Amino acid sequence: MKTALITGITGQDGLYLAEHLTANGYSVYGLVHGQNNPRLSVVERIVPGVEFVEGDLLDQSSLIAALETCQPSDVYNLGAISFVGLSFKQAVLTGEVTGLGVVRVLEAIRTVNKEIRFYQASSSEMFGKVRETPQNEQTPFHPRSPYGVAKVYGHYITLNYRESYNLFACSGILFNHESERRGHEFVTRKITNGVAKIKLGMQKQLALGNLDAQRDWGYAGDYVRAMHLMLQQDAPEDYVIATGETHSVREFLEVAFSHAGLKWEDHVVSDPRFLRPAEVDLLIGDATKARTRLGWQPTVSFPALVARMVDNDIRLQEAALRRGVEEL
Ligand code: NAP
Ligand code: G4F
Repeated sequence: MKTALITGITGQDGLYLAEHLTANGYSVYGLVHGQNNPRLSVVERIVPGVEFVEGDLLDQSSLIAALETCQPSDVYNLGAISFVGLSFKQAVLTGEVTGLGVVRVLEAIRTVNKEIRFYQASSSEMFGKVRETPQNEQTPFHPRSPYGVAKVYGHYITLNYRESYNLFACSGILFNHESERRGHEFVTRKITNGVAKIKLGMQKQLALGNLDAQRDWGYAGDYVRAMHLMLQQDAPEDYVIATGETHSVREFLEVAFSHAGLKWEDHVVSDPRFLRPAEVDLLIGDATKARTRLGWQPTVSFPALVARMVDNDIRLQEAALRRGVEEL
């Protein structure tokens, strides 16, 4: 039986990946940071077989100890401060966790077992002020946030350890992917949760920032399949994972509100607090390499993704109303 260690198991992707690996016969460990992490019970409920090991991307010795305990064949490094907005406010911490955290995991692998296969969660945010459209594996990077800069470091240090120490280390350059499990700080979930509350009379307005930004939004469940496929190849390489379609935040609003029988113009207000010091205007990925080499393709369309997120949030908020508390 293969054993995988996932950092960031309590996040959106960690949960989907744990489910996918468990279903494929892996023994799965999740690295958990902090004490009494409230998200652990969610992981335990959804993927009962997962075991937990303590560790923090800020703490080198805890990562070495975690690898010694789990003896994994594969490590997926999904842990990060992943919210771009927060990265502007906590730039140094973002560099430490999202950037230097990667080299700490790679050093732990080099120390404990060089045969471990390694996946790094790189991001389309690295393309930033894009140099070409659509973006592929050769497109130069121009990050626009402390998060994007930290991810560029993580990307290149993964490549460097592959070339320097012959590690099986891959980066997936993943474009935005969303789901019912997306954190409420990200625009898609903020919108679908807002739609649900407006529909049920719990809220009247939704305050947002830049509606013109365009993103290539896919479904998270599809994207974790690609992570796993990358580690099954004969040679370690980097892959862009994307749908090849782009939509503006405004289009997301239109689809989400109309799915619930509402008009977004009646409810959305502009709030400068949600504008960023520098913005990524347009992302659209070219996943030709992943399609041809990994046989990967997305299965959930943009309207279907929006609809399932809205339906889920309406269900959750209805249940919260029945219980008399707001659903967290
Ligand atoms: P997420 O929901 O924000 O999850 C981030 C995870 O990182 C959480 O489990 C968090 O743990 C953990 N973490 C934070 N600080 C840590 C630390 N110091 N040590 C160990 N773990 C720490 O992110 P996601 O959407 O699942 O994304 C997974 C990865 O893919 C991230 O690296 C993200 O940057 C990258 N990515 C995401 C997308 C996307 O569209 N979702 C696209 C490209 C790349 P707690 O919850 O316990 O704090
Ligand atoms: O949902 P977002 O916060 O995601 P963003 O910045 O694209 O980052 C996500 O995708 C990256 C991949 O490209 C990941 F690497 C990263 O970890 C994360 O998962 O914002 C999307 C767009 C931005 O242009 C933002 O300015 O929506 C715009 N926006 C407008 N109003 C807003 C809001 N974003 C948020 N979070 N909240 C708003 O009120």
